[in-house]
Amino acid sequence: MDRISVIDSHTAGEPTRVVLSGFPDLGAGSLAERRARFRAGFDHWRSAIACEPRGSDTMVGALLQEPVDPDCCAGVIFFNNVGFLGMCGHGTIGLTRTLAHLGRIGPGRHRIETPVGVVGVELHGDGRVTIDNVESYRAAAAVEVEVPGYGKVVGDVAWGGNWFFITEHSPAPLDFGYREELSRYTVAVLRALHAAGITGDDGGAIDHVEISREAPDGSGQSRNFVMCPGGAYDRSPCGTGTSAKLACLAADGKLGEGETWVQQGILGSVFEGTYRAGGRGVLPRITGRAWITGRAEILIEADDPFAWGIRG
Ligand code: PYC
Repeated sequence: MDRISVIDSHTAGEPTRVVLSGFPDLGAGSLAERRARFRAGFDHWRSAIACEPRGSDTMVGALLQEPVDPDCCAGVIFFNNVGFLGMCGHGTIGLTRTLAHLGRIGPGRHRIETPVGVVGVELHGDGRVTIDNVESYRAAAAVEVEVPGYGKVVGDVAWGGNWFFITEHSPAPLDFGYREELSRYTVAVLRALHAAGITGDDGGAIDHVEISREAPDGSGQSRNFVMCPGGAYDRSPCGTGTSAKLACLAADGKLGEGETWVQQGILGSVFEGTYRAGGRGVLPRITGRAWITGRAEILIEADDPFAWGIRG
């Protein structure tokens, strides 16, 4: 029987499962090289951890790794029910909270290695976590795509550690009660982007669609609805999505360096974002909070017909 030790948390409603031990050795090399080995040889371990019956469509796994850079406190590879994420903002906040829970880090600034680069994290005394995310930028503005059943949709293509299509067009208010309609729409937009061959730079697949508008609660804040790869919407305001949004706001001259952007997710939970100017785009700082929800030993029995998860 295989045994995998995990700690679960949620960040603003979105779950993260940090894998501490029991995972096969991925060898040495960069986090991107280790992620390639994970994908090629151990994908069934991903589905065992992230998919039903042990996980769910919303679960983001965070495989803890030894960093290459000794200045980093940890390395991590993020994955979900269908594959891998470059970076994951809510997951990094959950990982930081988990490392603090284990006593591996204390309040202050730390660095974490990911397959798309090193990110900074700051654990505040009150439990909030700020991420210094990878440089984020808008690759294309006002891109048009014809979406079957919805017509022409216009949005920006932006990088925030994952590729996003960000639009203000929505068939329904950004209210939790409309989550099924919003899910159908954003999945349709994602499919239309793929069918039209619209990608990020270097053919990078756009795997997140973000609707971004004023919140319907009269707060004057912005709210988003983010569809993730795998068909589940982000319960949190999405750290990489907020980073991509900051890049678009900066490119449009709508948010200045150092100004705070309050980003609600579909549950109304909040991340705060600011940025410094970068070489091509912006260097985002995203602040949010995570809570520990469980500690478990995942067991994989050899004769279990769903030992390696229910795979789509
Ligand atoms: O917070 O960056 C994020 C994220 C990506 C997918 C789910 N959450």
